[in-house]
Amino acid sequence: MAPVPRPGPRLRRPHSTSPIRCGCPRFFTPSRTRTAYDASSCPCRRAGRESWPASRRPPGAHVIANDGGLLGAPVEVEEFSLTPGERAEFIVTFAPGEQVVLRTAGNGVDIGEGDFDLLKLIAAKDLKPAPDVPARLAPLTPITAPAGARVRRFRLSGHDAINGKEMDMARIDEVVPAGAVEIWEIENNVYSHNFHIHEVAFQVLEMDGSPPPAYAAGYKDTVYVPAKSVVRLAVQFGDFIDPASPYMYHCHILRHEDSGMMGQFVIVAPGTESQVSLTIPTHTGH
Ligand SMILES: [Cu+2]
Repeated sequence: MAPVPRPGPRLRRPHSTSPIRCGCPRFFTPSRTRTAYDASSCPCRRAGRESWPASRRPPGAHVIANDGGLLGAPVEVEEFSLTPGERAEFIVTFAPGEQVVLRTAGNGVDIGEGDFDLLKLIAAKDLKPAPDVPARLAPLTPITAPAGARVRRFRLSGHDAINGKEMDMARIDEVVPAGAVEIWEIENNVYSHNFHIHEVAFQVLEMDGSPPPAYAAGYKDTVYVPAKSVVRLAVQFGDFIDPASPYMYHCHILRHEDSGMMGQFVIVAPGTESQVSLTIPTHTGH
C-alpha cells in the first residue's frame, strides 16, 4: 500500500527573518468565544509596505507550509486566503525599524465579517543579515488516484447537513478500504463553507475547475469551498483498521459543524466494506 505522504522537517528560523502564522483569532486561540472563532474572514493581508520606496522595499511574506507541512517551494504573497481550521506558516523579511500590520479582510466572503487588524509587528532598528528563503523546501509527491478510483460526492446545501443528513454519532456514512486513494468531490450549492477531513492528507485537484492557488498546494486536511463551487480532492487514507471507531469530516466553520454539518467514516480491511455495520453504539455525555 502506498504510504501516506508525510511532511518534511520544518525550516530553522534565520536571524532577522521571522516566521509568523496568520493571526486570525480562531487560529491562535481556538478556545476563544464563538464570536471570535467565527470572525475568520479571509483573506488576510499584510499592510503598511506602501510607505517604502519600491527600490528599497524588502521582499514580502513567503508562505512556506500549510496544513500538512512544507510546500515544495516558497510562495510570495501580499494576501492569502485562510478559512477556519486551515494553517499556514510564513517567512517574513523586515527592514530595520519597519512596522507591519497583519490584517484580515472580509472581501465579501460570508464566512466572517468586516476588516480589522490582527497583529502589529515592529522590527528592531538593528537587524543582522539573514539567509535568503531557500528556493526549494521539500519534495512533494503528488497524491495520485489510480484509474477507476472511487469518487465520493458530498453536497452542501445549507448549514446543518452534508448530503442532506445531519450528524448522527450512531451512523457511519462512508466505509473506506485501508490505504485507498480516492477522489472526494465537494459540491457547494449555497454560501461559503470549507471542508475538513480527519486522519488524512489530501491534495486539492481543482477549485471550480481551476488549480488551487500555489500557496494551497501540498498536503492539506482543510479546504475552502467557495459559494456555489465544486472542489475536487485526491485523498490518501491511512492503513490503520478499525470498523468501530469512525473519523469525521465536516465544515470547519464552528456554527455549521455545531449545527450538524458533519459525517463519519471508518477505515476497514479492503474487501470487507460490505460486512461493516453502519450503526455503532454511542456514548452519552458528549
Ligand atoms: Cu459551513
